[in-house]
Amino acid sequence: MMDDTIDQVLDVVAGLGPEIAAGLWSHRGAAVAEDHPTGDEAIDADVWADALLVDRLSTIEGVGQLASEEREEPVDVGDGLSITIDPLDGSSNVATNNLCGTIVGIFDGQLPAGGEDIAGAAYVLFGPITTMVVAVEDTVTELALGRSGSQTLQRDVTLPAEPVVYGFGGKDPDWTPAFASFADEIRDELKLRYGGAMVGDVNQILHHGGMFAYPALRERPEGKLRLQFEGIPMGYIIEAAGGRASTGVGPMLEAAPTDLHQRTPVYLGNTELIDRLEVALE
Ligand code: AFP
Repeated sequence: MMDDTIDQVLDVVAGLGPEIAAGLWSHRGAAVAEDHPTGDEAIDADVWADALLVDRLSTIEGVGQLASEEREEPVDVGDGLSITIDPLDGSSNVATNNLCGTIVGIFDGQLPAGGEDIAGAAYVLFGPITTMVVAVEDTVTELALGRSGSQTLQRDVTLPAEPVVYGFGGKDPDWTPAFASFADEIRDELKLRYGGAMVGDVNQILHHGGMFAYPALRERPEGKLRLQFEGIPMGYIIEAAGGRASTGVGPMLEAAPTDLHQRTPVYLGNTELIDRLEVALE
């Protein structure tokens, strides 16, 4: 039953991908009145994508709780798996026609849920083509999404052994001295690829090898990204692809959320880079 529910969740998200991609144009602009649960500004596309996904996902038998990064509290829609969505990660990129996407977490446990309860994760990436990366049973698959259905691009996706690119969020002066020193080393070793949307930046790491971080900041030690909606799902995908995901002090998938919208520093990518990062932050 659980596997069937997971498949249905992933099929709904895949089916909505092209619809959201086609609709961004008409939802690209105006900020909306109500504030975002975590204080970030939401735009029309955030709210529109959220409504589409919640409406469709809430009809799946076997889904219990449904939580959105756009909503303060989870919605109880039945009994079974808990689903988390970041409906439009990188929505501020829509206005400049840069990458954005949808992040999905599937948990066999009540929310807020940690990595030990994760049963699957996926992201849809709205770029030159619409793709979807899915991690279930510790295996990663990449698909292309079209109006007539999906096409598998690659099975058993793994990070390249040799890291090539890096992308670090936040401003250099806001980084802690330990991270700034680590970043100086990485800057000499890898090429900068940072686009301002986690889904696009992590997708570069998945395909080229390297490291993504939105680090703890001097004035914001919790960082910017959400543990439940971004850190754990994306961390699971990267670890399923043979890499590592860390909060800086330990494995992302061992971090237990206490609040649905809590933030966490995020460091993920090739294992040896994340190992080095954790030593650098000790
Ligand atoms: P938006 O969804 O507000 O565009 O923020 C995107 C994001 O949450 C994440 O996807 C990026 O990695 C990060 O913020 C980029 O933050 P900066 O704009 O500070 O670089």
